[in-house]
Amino acid sequence: MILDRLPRDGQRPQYHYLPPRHWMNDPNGLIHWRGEYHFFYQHHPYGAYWANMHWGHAVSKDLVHWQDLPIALYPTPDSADQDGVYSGYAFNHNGTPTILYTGVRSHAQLPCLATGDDTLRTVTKYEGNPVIPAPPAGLDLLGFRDHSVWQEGEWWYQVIGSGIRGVGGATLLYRSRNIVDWEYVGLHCVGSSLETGTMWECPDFFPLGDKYVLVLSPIPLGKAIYFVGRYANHVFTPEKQWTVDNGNSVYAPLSFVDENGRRILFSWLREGRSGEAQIKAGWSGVASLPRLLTLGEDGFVHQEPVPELQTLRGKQKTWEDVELAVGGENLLASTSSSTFELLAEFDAHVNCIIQLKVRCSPDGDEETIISYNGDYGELSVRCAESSLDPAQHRELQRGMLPLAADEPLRLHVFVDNSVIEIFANGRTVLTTRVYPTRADSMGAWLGVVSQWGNGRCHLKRLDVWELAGIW
Ligand code: DQQ
Repeated sequence: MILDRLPRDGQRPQYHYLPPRHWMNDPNGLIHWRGEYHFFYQHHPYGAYWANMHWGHAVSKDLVHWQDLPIALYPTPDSADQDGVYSGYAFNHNGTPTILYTGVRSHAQLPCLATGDDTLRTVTKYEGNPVIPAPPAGLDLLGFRDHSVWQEGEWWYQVIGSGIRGVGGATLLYRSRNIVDWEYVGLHCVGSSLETGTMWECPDFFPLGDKYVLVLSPIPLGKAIYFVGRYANHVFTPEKQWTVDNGNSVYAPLSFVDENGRRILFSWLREGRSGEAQIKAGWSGVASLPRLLTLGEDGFVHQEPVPELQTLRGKQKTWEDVELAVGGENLLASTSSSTFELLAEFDAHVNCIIQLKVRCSPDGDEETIISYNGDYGELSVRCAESSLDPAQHRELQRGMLPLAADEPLRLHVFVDNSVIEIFANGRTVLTTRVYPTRADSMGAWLGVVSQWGNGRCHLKRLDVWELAGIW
């Protein structure tokens, strides 16, 4: 059965995927199968709170418009997943869409297998689950869940997220010739608990450019990080580390390679409001926009919204060659929207603080302030005044974006009711949630608030598009 979608409620995103109602968390089993993008996700189908994990399912032909499908995986009583179907990974096993996920039975976390039919409309669990009956002996582990799978010659490999007590997060490497019988190969990567957390949830391991990337959601950091490094002799050696997203919303990202060879990442965008408010609204959790991943020349992972999203663009306003100065007019004075895209390109040498305010009420009681400080090379979002409701989060979120001497600044911002997703020069991404209470918190403001040196702030081009909803 597919539930009806909840009506628009002012906070509910209109062009980011989210379930018809109730709870979602991690994206799961992302796969481009026979020309269709499949998005599975951790789902509680009976309430807007985390419990009783199922796999929700949606499908899309263009990565933009989604069709809800019936729940793909339910916990089966008296089985390895009787207490929850946790996160997992989808892959093409000799022409069959195949899933490895974590089943939960009491306190045990048990790797389980399932296969889809050719249309991937039904998923059938393997009768012999679990395929790995227990974690490797001799390690004092804090968890054993979530999977990332790949093939090398005749071997299938997977890493499972874990943590070694007193040491740090870890990924455990397994291999199999037939995806049913798995042998433990060894520790694939081990972190330090003080720096990168005690337990690594949702590992995602893949080649990118001439490097390998390991994306992790470490407990207790509460935000996703990634390593770029080398992979040889079954061991991954990190060389660089950075955060996937500088905001406080992204968790449990998962990527896949589509039929065009692009690596695309989705994340869970957590709520920034109370559990009570989520239950009252009847929904919780939303997916990030699909992000195209590449390895930048700086050796870090770059992220850009996929170009398909441009099909949502409606009414457009454009400005070219505007000199911004403190006290100047608000370019966005006529904007009244909570679902738009904005792309601003500034000349190099930003000797000022640029501010973009969104979801502003006319009297300024509610506003969310996105700033770029050209002196520090820092992008930030101030949520302290986003909502008159004191129960909403107010955290100031920041990400470093130092620019090379001749590098222009490019701010690409998506506002979708309670979601704000910012891509700055494709390499510093910041996503957060805001919950204005007033129906007229629809205004926007763009200008500079402080200048120094020659005080130059030249806006080369600004485009603002009204974006259509996807339902
Ligand atoms: N969510 C799943 C787990 C995973 C966690 C359970 C991360 O498999 O470790 O809903 O958000």
